[in-house]
Amino acid sequence: MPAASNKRVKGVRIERKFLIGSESWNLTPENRPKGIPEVHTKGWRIYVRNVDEGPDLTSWLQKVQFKLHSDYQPQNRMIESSVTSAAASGGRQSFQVEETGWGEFQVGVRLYYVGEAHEKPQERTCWLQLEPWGSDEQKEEQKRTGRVNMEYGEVIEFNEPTETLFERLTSETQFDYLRKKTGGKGKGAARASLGQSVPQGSNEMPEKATGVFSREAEDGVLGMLENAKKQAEDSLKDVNLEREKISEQKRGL
Ligand code: SLL
Repeated sequence: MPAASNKRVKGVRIERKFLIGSESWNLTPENRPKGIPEVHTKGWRIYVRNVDEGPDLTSWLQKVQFKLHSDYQPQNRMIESSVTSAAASGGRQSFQVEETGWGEFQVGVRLYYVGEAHEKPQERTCWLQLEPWGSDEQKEEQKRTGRVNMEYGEVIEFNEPTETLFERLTSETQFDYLRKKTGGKGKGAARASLGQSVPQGSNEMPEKATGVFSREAEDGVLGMLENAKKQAEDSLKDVNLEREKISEQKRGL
């Protein structure tokens, strides 16, 4: 591990995509948690979630605080760690709160960055959607299944990140969370455990995307990281040239 550095990488901006949303479902005698008020008709979940197979959300996001309606006590819920769904469901990481209730409301979402970022928390909001919404077809489908999902795509931009954050945001280890360990040896074994589409007994990933994970997708992501790194190195070179020019000018004075 390199020593933590608060120095900023000049001229570099890195963005990260993520999702904020809510999911709700009808409470039935089968799925109804014990001891909740009779007026509660819905179960729901509010979340900050990674995009499918995206780089590790926790490389920049440390924790999330959700501010609920004052009916809920405690009203502020600090979620310190993410849960990860199986690779077969996209390996999505979520910071989330699950509750039950009857009414919709606006939820405050405060994103706390990892300490190395040296950035203040960011505020977002999210509407807790319980009623079916969208086109008539979409509403019909939601009524049929009893499930309602509303999700917003979000982007966060790190302008001139600290050197330590830059390391984290460009590191290949950001994809390690997708590689479920199977006890096998080496990279091939880790890759073979990535998804159900990998042929039995094979250590290789499928070449083409099959909706789970593939070498093509992985190479694409690694290529993207390489490009980001190269761009950053190029702009560092520019900055250094600029610095040299300035000191030459100073010497000339
Ligand atoms: C509002 N939409 O914004 C209204 C009411 C209330 C939500 C939302 C019950 C929670 C509980 C519940 O669903 N409250 O019983 O603790 O004011």
